[in-house]
Amino acid sequence: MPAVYHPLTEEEAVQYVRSRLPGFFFPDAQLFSREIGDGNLNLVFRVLDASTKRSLIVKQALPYARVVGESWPLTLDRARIESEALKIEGELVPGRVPRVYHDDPELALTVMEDCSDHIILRKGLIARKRYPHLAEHMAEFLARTLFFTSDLYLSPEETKARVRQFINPETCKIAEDLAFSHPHYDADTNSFNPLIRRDVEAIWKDDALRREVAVLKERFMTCGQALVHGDLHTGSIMVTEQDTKVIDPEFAYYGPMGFDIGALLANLFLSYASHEGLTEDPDERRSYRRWLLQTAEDVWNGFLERFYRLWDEHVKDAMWSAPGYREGYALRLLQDSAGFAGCKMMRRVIGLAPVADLETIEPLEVRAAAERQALRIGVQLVLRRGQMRRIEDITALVRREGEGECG
Ligand code: SR1
Ligand code: MG
Repeated sequence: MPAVYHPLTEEEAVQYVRSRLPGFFFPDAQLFSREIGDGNLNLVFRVLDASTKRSLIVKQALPYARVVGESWPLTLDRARIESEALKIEGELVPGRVPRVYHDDPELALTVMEDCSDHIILRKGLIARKRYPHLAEHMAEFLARTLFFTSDLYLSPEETKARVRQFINPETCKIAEDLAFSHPHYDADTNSFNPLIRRDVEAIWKDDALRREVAVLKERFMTCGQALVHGDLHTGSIMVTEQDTKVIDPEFAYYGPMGFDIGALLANLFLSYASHEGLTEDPDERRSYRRWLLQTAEDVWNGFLERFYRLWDEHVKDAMWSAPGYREGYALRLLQDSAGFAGCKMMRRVIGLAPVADLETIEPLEVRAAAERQALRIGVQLVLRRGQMRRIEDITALVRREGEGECG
């Protein structure tokens, strides 16, 4: 097989792992390969030896956005970013990301642990499943990856070397456009339920909102606080009842910590809004929503507790130890997280790449009610983020804005 870049076929994925990871499968194993990618950007092959049940994943970047086609070209460097970020995250939070077995910059691919015994968290949330360890695992993931890749822990020289390593202009541009710009005007990429056009047009005309989103966009573009995952929605998290794995860090770059925390919160709140349409029984809906908001609170509170502990144990710079600085830092982080969560909620209703939580709701009238809720919550999170002092202020806002239409 030529080492020059070309998208692999299922058969080539088998040949590849046989030749590059000769010890992984028995030489005479009969291997099955299937392309299972259902994301927006890449090819994902699962290679399986059915007799031993041993398997792995070959993830290969395409030179364009799969969700749009060849008219949206992308460089392949995101495959390098993903495998390097996975290795760093794996060292900082062992077991919380798939193990990397091999990477190949020429073919823009990473061979990694198969987590197919887990399901995508988004699917679990749509089915109203509860995950008792999710909040704790995500709090740990966020606290350790964000703290240990920031200037709070690394020397200024180390941080700057990392910033250079993770320059990721193309995926940043995707977020800049899709999360912070396109939802706020009549962009060609937008795609939304026609029944919410008036609500969307109100957002386009809201100057105060546009101003605040612009502030958040600037923060996304200029605040290199830590190595962020960059796309930490519930489609980038895989779960079982006991375990949690964070996948897909191809959007990783040095950005604001609140972008990752906000992404997770946004997706819990999108799920909250979606159950307006997904769950008919009002008691079940109420009870599941309670769990979602409790999870959001536990993620933040668990994160903060760990982050403070790491701060006390590891921060060396005397300036970072100035009285009250730590608490001020955490407050800015909470308010950033609220703002980024708001932007992300609006984009998933108005823009390209919607979320299945809302997209699967039928009929359109019922979907519209859930989408309006998501928009209201998103708008208010952006506008009122400066008033948030504790995570409970954020969940109270979600409850209040959700109440307009829930039973
Ligand atoms: C063109 S890529 C669309 C979206 O998919 C990824 O998961 C990111 O969220 C991106 O914005
Ligand atoms: Mg992804």
